[in-house]
Formats: sequence, structure tokens, C-alpha cells
Amino acid sequence: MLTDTIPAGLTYVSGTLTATSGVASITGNTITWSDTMIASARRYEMTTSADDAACAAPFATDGAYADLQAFSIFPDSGVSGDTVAYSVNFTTIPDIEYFGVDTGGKLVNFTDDGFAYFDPGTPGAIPWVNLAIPDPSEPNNLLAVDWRDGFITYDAGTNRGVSLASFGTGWLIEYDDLEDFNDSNSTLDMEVAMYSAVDDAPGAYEVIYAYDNISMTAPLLLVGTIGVENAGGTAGTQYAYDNVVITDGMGICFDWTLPATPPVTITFQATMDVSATGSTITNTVDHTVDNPSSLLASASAAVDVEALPYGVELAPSTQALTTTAGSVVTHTLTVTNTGTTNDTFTVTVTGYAFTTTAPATVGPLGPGASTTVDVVVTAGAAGSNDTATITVISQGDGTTSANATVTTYVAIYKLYLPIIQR
Ligand SMILES: [Ca+2]
Ligand SMILES: [Ca+2]
Ligand SMILES: [Ca+2]
Ligand SMILES: [Ca+2]
Repeated sequence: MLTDTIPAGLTYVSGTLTATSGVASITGNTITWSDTMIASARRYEMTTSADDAACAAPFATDGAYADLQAFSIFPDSGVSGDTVAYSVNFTTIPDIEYFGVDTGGKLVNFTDDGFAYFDPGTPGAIPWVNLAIPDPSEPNNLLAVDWRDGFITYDAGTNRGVSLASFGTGWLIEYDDLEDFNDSNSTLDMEVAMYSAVDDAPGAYEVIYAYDNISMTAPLLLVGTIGVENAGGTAGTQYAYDNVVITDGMGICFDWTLPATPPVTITFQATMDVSATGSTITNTVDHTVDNPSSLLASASAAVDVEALPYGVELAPSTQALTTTAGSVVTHTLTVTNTGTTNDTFTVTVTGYAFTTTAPATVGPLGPGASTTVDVVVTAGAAGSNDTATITVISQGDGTTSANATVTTYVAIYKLYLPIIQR
């Protein structure tokens, strides 16, 4: 929750409070805002080699695909068959972290059905039936490279089978000519590479899948699940589920990353009060969250309100005097330079009927200085009155002025003759 008391010197402009999320309201001079914001959590963000050239297996030889044969690494003669699972311990690499969890070692399990997984995951009872991701049923802790009902044939002569490699901080499992269980003529090469530790550098993908030598066509090629899934089967990132689109040399990559939480913008308008001239206005917003033992936090922003260079006051604003017919009377007004610079003021007199004079100018006056202006009126006939408007105008800024009115009343003197009794 945010609380913002609008400081003295600012006046809220009605109806201008907005928030891109949550509830904002104003009571008196206090604005409050509250919302439930979801904390950002790491997840695997997916991209392909078509969108980022950095999405490629280590030592890639064909687009994003690394052919281990080119490095004299050949299929393992002990790996073949259907509904089989193998484990390989990449002893030289760091412990493998997956979905933010240390898997507790360097052991990777893989099957003929196009997926690898970490303990305590299992292949499940029917590993050949691919499911959408995430799904709590086994297999979990899953690397679904192209999860489908496959079949591994080992053949050294045609370099067919599964090859295993480790490199520095990661490992790679390559399937050469993995067959479709129902059509041994439909084959593809695919591989999964993974770095043990998280690297937040741009383009540093923790999990990389790549594909090559695809000898399989739709609709068979469309079958399969591609994605990553956590140990509980409760979270994952899915590239495809029975709508597989892959091409030779293509990579699909997963970056273990912390997405940015979209910010909420709260706006309102306020006008600067004249009384704030020359002062500094500081607006402070208090922030609380409902997490246990969280503390009040504050943020402030200050605005210096510049003093106006030109300003003038004329006092009193109204003045009245009474005199006798034909008399000369003087109204004395005070002019004050309320600006911050020396200024001279033009004096004008308007709206009068009696003869009225005033000096054409007053000043120059320094900042804050005052002087008097005498307005001299020659009274008219007894019983009449007249009002003149006096205006003083800044010569520095013709839009800055002040005015006052002076009224002159002319008294009636009745002659009372004594009554003489004769
Ligand atoms: Ca190969
Ligand atoms: Ca699952
Ligand atoms: Ca199979
Ligand atoms: Ca990364």
C-alpha cells in the first residue's frame, strides 16, 4: 500500500488520479493505492535458433546441432532397444542444477522414447505415451527433447545409436537415427545439451535441444512433446505437444531466468499554489507491504518553486475620502515591488469624472521595496462622488500589474438660518 499526503503548496486537480493496476483513491489531501503484486520467480524461457543465433549446442557443427561423430565420439554399444532406460554419471562436471534445484549429483537418465530425466523422476508406467507439459504424472524432472515412442538401434557401421559426451561444465546426449517405434524407416537425429550451473549472461542457455537429419514427415513428425518440466510435474515450459515443427540444424533453447515484474504507474496532477513561490515542496510517499515483519519504506521527491522575477502590489485596494466641493484631496496608495529584481511601474488612472492626477511612473524599486503614490482629486459639486481606478504596471513584465480604486465623496453643507421671532 502506498500513502501520499499532498504537501502544502500543492492542490490536487480533481479527477486526475490514475493507476495502471490496483485501487487508487483520494480522501482529503491523502492519496492511497493498494494492489496485490506477484513476486517474480525464475522460470525457463524458451527461444529457438531462428530467433537467436546463440541458441546452439556447444561445438555445433550443423547449424545449432553438434555431431559428436565429428569429434570421434561414437554411439555406445550397450544402449539399444524399446522401453529401455539408462543412466549415465558425468563424473567430471559440477552437480547439475535443474529448475533451481541441485539434482544432487551428475547423473542423467535417458530412454528410447526421446526424453531424459533426473532422479527422483522415473520413466513412468507408459513412457511411450507422450503427455503435455506440465503434468504431475511420471515422467517428471523431465527433458523432453522429442518425447515420442522411439526405438534405439545400435549400429557402429552406420553410426546409429546413442552417443554420450561431457565438456567442462556440461554434458550432451546425442541420438543418431532414433527410429519411430511403428516405422523404422522414419528416423531423426536429436540431442540434449545442458550446463550444470546457471549463467545469467545474455544468450547463456542452460538447456539446449537440437535436431538434424530428419527423415520423417508429417503427420508422424508432428507427434511428440518438446519442453522442460520440474520434479513435481507442476511447472514447465513447452515448445510443442503433438504439433512438433523442427528442421535440420535447428536448436530449441531454455534460459533459466528471472522475468521482470511489470511496474505499476500511479499518476495525478496538482497545481502549485501562489503561496509556494520561492519555496521547496517535498512530496513523500510511504510504502508498506503485508509480508510479516516488513518495514515502512518512504520515497521523496522535491521541487524548487522559483520566485517570480516580477511582481507588484498596490494597497489599500479601496480607499474613500470625503471633502467639500472644489477642494483638492489626496489619496495615498502604497506600491510594493514583490518581484526579485529592480522594476519601475507605469501608473494609469481611469474611469474618473473629477479632475484626477497621479505621477506617470513610480520607481525604480528594489525587490521588496515600497513607495507611495499620491492620487490628487479636485472635488466636484456638493453631494456628488467619483471613483477612479489606479493601475500600476510592471515595466519589466507588462502582464504583471495591480490596481486599486479611490472614491471621493463631496459633502453637502446645509445653511440653517436661525428662526427669529418678531
Ligand atoms: Ca550424429
Ligand atoms: Ca510429468
Ligand atoms: Ca519406445
Ligand atoms: Ca541463462
